[in-house]
Amino acid sequence: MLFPQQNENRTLLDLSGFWKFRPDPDDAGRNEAWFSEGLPEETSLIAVPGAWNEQLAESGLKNYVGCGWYETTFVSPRFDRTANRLLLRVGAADHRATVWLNGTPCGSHEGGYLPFELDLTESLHVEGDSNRLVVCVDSRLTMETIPQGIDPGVAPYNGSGYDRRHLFPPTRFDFFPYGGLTRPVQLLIVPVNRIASIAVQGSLAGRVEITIGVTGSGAVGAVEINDGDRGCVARSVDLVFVDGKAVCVVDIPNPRLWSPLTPHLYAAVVRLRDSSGTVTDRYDQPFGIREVAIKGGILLLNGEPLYLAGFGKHEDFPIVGRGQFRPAYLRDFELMRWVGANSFRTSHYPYDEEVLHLADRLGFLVIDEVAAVSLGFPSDRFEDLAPLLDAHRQALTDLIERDRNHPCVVAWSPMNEPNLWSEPHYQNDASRRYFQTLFDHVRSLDTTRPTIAITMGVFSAEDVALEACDMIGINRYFGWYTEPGDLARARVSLEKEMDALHERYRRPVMITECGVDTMEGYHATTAQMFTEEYQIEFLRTYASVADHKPFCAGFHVWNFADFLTPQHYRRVVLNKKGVFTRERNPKGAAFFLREHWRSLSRIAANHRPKGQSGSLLVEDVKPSGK
Ligand code: BDP
Repeated sequence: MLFPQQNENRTLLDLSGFWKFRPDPDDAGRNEAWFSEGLPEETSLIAVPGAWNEQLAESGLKNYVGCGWYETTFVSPRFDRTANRLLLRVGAADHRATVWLNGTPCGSHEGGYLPFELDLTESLHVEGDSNRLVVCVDSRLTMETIPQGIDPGVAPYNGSGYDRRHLFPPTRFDFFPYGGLTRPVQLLIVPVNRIASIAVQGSLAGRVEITIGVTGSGAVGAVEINDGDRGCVARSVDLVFVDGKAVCVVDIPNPRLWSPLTPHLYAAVVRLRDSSGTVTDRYDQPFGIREVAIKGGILLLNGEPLYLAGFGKHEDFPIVGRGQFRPAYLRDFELMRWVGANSFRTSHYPYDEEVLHLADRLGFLVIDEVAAVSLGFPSDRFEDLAPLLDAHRQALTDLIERDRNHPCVVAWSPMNEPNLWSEPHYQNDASRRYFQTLFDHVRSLDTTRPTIAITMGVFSAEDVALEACDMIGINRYFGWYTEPGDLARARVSLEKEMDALHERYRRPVMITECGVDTMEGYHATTAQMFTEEYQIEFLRTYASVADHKPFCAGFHVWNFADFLTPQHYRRVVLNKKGVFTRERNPKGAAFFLREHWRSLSRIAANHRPKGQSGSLLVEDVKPSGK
């Protein structure tokens, strides 16, 4: 899906602001027709975008998982209704949304974290009149959604005696289940016959293939490649669309490659013209030219070995929750650059599109993940996995269609730690087929990036999820959840496992998670869990193992910052494994990583985001007293 754009053919209206809001724990809204009569009197105000949990905590929303109704009004804009449509674009509604305009249903969407569009034109009042827009967002998850929820019909304890209800609110995952309209809600006035999709693929030689999808018929198109101040550097011949699709190839002379140090972006400017030659639609699609490949078991960027140094992250901020927070996005990039990271993973769900645009511009590499976290399968029969598999495939399709043009995206991650809870119905032919189907699906949509399977340790090299992937990601906590406090044994276990994985698969292996809960301000002279010194020594141990294995494609620390979790006795409000606090203050480990990553020759010079380069100013801060 195209990112919304404002230009001479497209108008963008932002509906951000304070909307009316009412939670609906009893699911009364549909019976009482809140969608046509408007929300009942006792409503709160709510900021859109933003998760409902923290902003309305005192109204009882902190741990609320269920339906929430939103209402706003807008005046019908002036536009030619024969030639244009008015679309509603929702950046993300976590996790399911139904929309009514002036009481008429306009459609619904399943799945959070990803955008959707609905056509409002037919229900729109005449120009100048006010319209009532009502959106019902439901944050409940089931065993057939991505991510999955907790199945109330299933016995509370799993095969290993682990209580499925152990978290409050109950979730299958270790991050807070925020609900609501978490990303922008916009109105788009777009031509009836319009550009609907663009996929750009460039080769290192400068040959660029552009695939364009259009709605409607009769248009002729053309593409120009713009290179900033240099203007147009290549253009296509006129394109005729067959069945709504056209493909063209253009050559850019002496192409400037995209890399973290030189994040050079071009724009493919696509125009449609009608029979009189008038331009009826235009879309400027940014893209970069770079190549990701795996050769001889080594991950390469533009033909050179690539070592990913960085973090697993979360979209988690005080008050807005997982809501869009632009200043914080920039601050996170600022800190990642300061600490010497060149990459991060969108653990454990697709991030705001604006984060990926920033990564393109600022030169960071991204492992892009769908929200399939801690999968649990309902049975040993492949046929029974169909509803979950369909939702999973759809999430991957939507992610790849949204993000395929981002040069920052270096790999697709179809899941995180399936089988976290040692569920039954894993490690059998049905789950093997499930993963094979998923990885095949990703390859059918994009052959230009590797897939990564990210697993935890129970089945180690035998894990069925690893069989069909291109790269292996391991989340390991030796020295924390196992071998607590004993980093010498942790090192041995980590080395042994990485070597075994390499031996068996000969694919790049990367540490996608490792970390320890750390209370800022706690100190010790000996290895003592929870202290800042222990986090440093733990990361030093893992880094030294990862850095010295040629097949190791990288090392991501869990986590960039402390983040809110559901309530549980093992979490003191937050998961404290952040190298930065939730407010983005550094713990001691941030200074260790800064020294370490700056000195690491494996982060080849042209992949290292240098403090002095790019558009961010980096102050050379010295740690005080460390
Ligand atoms: C891993 C999960 C991650 C958790 C982390 C932890 O992938 O979501 O937050 O463990 O326990 O298993 O801190």
